[in-house]
Amino acid sequence: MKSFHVRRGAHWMAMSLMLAVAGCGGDSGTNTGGNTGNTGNTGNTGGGGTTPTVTTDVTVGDDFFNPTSIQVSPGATVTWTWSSNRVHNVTFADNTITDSGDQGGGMHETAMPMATGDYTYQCTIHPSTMQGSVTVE
Ligand SMILES: [Cu+2]
Repeated sequence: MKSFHVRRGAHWMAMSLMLAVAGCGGDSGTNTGGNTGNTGNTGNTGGGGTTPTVTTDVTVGDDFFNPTSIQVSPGATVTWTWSSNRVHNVTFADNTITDSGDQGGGMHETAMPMATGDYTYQCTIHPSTMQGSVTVE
């Protein structure tokens, strides 16, 4: 009996040491080599604009143009129609295109140039929110 107890005690100590060593070793060496797969998100350059809507009709709302970007043929007449009676205007960056002036309703028609390109305009009363473009193509 006595020798059994001694031997059993020694065995327990050895087991405890091995568990302790195994435990310590297990905490290091993990979390290496992970988190290295997130390098695929490089496709979002070169955009910046939505595809223009092919139409010659734009709605002038309260602080927005809709559609914001349109595409027309060279020389096409574009019609802006006010959907509210608040005062807005259609003012092109290109001075050769006739601007609407301030209007509180109604509509404005302008013939676009024959030259292809992007023609941007804004409402000068609300320039931060009311911007649009006409692509002649
Ligand atoms: Cu406006």
